Amino acid sequence: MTTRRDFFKNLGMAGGAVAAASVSSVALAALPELVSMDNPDTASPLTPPNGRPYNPVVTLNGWTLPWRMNNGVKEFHLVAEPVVREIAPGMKAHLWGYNGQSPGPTIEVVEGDRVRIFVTNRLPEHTTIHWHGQRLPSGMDGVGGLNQKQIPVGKTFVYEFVARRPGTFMYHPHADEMTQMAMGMMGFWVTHPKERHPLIETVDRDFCFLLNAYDIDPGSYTPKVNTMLDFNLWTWNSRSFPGIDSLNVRKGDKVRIRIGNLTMTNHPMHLHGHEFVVSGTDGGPTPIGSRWPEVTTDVAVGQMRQLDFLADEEGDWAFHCHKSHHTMNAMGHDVPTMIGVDHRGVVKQITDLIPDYMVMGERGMADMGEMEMPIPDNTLPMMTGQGPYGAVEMGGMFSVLKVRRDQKPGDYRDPGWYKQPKNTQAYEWTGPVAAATRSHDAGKGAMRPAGKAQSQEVVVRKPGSHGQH
Ligand SMILES: [Cu+2]
Repeated sequence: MTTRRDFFKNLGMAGGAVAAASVSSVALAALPELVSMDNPDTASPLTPPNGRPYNPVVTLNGWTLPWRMNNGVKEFHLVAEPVVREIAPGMKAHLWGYNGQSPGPTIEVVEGDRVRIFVTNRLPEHTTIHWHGQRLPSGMDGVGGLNQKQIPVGKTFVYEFVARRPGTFMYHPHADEMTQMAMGMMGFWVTHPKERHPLIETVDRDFCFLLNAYDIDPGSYTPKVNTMLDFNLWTWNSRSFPGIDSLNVRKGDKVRIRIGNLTMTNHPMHLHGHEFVVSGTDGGPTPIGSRWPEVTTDVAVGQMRQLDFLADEEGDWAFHCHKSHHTMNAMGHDVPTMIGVDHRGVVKQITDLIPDYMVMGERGMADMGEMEMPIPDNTLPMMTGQGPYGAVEMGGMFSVLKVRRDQKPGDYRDPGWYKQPKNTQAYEWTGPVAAATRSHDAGKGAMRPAGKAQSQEVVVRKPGSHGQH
């Protein structure tokens, strides 16, 4: 087994430079070399060493699988196997994936390519791979029992088809699906257009990732595979904030973000500071006349969305799922709301008895982003991540789009935090603040029976007065 870096070193390709590898016919009769990845960082884009040229994608906290060209066929080797994935620094999960990671590597091909994929099963149970969204022979569609026999433990099956239409796709098992997807088996697939396409704009940066979710009890390592809806870790490519890399672009870049949803709920994806259009789905590029500007778009279960925008505003821009509980990491679900309750001094006593006990802040939950909470080993803080101005108070499905005028073309490195130009940042008002003027005529003309004045006061129990709880 080799890492992707070794693979290129062996082929004499430094830094993804283009070179044709000569492979002997003996080697071509064997399985393509197994390339594996154990580093959770975002790999630099894989410049195609052969075949039709294209602009490669960047997989957030992931990588693209190298292939071998065999008589004009692109050959890939996927190995389904147990993996250890760092969800974010401080937490590792025991998942199933492909070639050393969950998700598996991104597969990039060009419209019209004949593709042969060897799939070796090193899981403890049978599996298959379904190629979501592809036009292909029914026998290659990967639904166990329906299209093929499942791949037994230890065996290798071969899938072969022509990538007939360009677009944004994904792959995942269609065998014991609930278990295998809950364990992290999935990967991205991009078919690039073979020539200029009227509905597919050429972009400067092209990012992709899958939305996935896990249910891992605080302090443990393995997802609970029987969970149907109540997941507690919301991830992009099996990473959660602050473990998700930022999307680093140059001011003026045309940017594409491709997203697929393999969780069991929808995710309204929200981008700050810019408007995008949905330029494509797993059904293909969207007609120009069907596109409208958005800052949030929902990605429903099993859907894929391709967002295009012009990155023309410098700064650090949040990019996240808009469900607020999806921008948090795991918490105990039965935690009562403790706003207004003074529990100073109690935490220590409780954690002596119940080590996993977590407290909600008494003034809201913002405290949790800052305070050193007693949490079990291998557990991420619920809301965390340090920004230049303090705790970001986020977890889960959250990252940052970093737009910089001096980011070099093709440079994906993190430029650090944005330095706000003078007089462009929210600031504290230090002058006098007048008392609010209240209207005594509120609700006049509202729909209520004429002539009957109604007096009703809603009594709200507020935090802070302990006697009323
Ligand atoms: Cu979400």
